[in-house]
Amino acid sequence: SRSSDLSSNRQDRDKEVNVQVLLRCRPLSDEEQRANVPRVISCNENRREVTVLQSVANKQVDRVFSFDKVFGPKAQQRSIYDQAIAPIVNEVLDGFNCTVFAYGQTGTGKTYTMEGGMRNKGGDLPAEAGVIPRAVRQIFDILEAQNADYSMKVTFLELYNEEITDLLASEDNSRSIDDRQKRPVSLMEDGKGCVVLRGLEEEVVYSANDIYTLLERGAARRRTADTFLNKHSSRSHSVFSITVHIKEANIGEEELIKCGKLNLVDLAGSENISRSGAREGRAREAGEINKSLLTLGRVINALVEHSAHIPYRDSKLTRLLRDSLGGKTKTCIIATISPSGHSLEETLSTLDYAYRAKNIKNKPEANQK
Ligand code: ADP
Ligand code: ZZD
Repeated sequence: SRSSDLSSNRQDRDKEVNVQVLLRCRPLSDEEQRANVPRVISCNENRREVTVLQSVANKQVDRVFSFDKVFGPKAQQRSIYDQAIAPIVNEVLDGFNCTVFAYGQTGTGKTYTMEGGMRNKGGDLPAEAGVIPRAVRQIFDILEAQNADYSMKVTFLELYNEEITDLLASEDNSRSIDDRQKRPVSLMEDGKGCVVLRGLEEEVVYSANDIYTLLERGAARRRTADTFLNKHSSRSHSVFSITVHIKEANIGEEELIKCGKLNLVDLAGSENISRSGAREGRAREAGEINKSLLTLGRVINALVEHSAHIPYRDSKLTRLLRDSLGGKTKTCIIATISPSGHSLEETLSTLDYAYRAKNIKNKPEANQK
């Protein structure tokens, strides 16, 4: 094809880039402050280091981890977006596929980071708005400023207990939770090794407001699930995706189309996959083991250890996001932690996990048709 003759593409092909890993530590809540909960995390944003303060038998045995970026408890939604996510969105508009994952224990700020606080009707984004609404805004702002000829579609799904549900499904096929569970979206592969989600609605959108209306629908649908199923949201993964097609030029009769996709993934809480064997035993008994999250960890391990077999096929999440892990997508992981001493074990587990993920290499390649 013509695209394979473009020299920039040829260079892209062999360029390996590491998965970018960001660390965000939330502030102590008012309640935690009132209860004088000890703080055991110290963030140095300039040195991109996070220190876990630990004393064993009156000796300081601090542990220091470094990441591509570190955001301390005072970091605002806007500054995280501008420093870490805006460059990724620019890549999407250049025709790359990009994925941002939020990983961490429940209550550490994954949803706050990815979605953020309440939407105020009309006008500007609230200061509390997270990655999703800000990315939507940036994409439309840029395309409109360029007067680009583009089309856009979005999907929003949830993965719970190895079943995919469509958070944007039209009203009439979601009368109740039961109905939705009887009609799961099916994950299939086309002949070329690409994943296809049968039954997932792709909504065509023309404005940021179109998307906000859909997000509202999705958020409402999720709240329904939350009231019916205990701890549903902490055990489910949600994936919001935006696909943009931009018409670049006409070359004779042929059109040159640039296509980029952004996946924004809010993972299930990592607490049940702690590497502590005892914990895992109890969690498994309680039926709490999250197959997709466990497999994600195994895929990461296999990739960094350069294993011959990468167990992508063992879960829905890793099948769905296969290309983000060792493939042609540019990937960023935001690991979220609590500053509290009460979460020390989980925090260390998250830091180890995130630190290991820095070694994953992808080979980003721009799409062009
Ligand atoms: P998770 O999705 O990881 O379970 P949440 O996003 O629900 O965690 O966050 C838990 C609570 O902490 C929420 O009330 C949220 O508003 C608050 N929170 C999380 N991160 C921050 C932050 N960086 N600044 C202020 N509040 C935060
Ligand atoms: N985090 C909130 C939703 C929740 O858990 O309900 S905040 C953002 C991304 C994906 C889905 C929802 C949102 C959210 C929102 C709130 C209320 C109604 C619709 C959407 C939001 C927040 C700020 C700006 C835009 C959207």
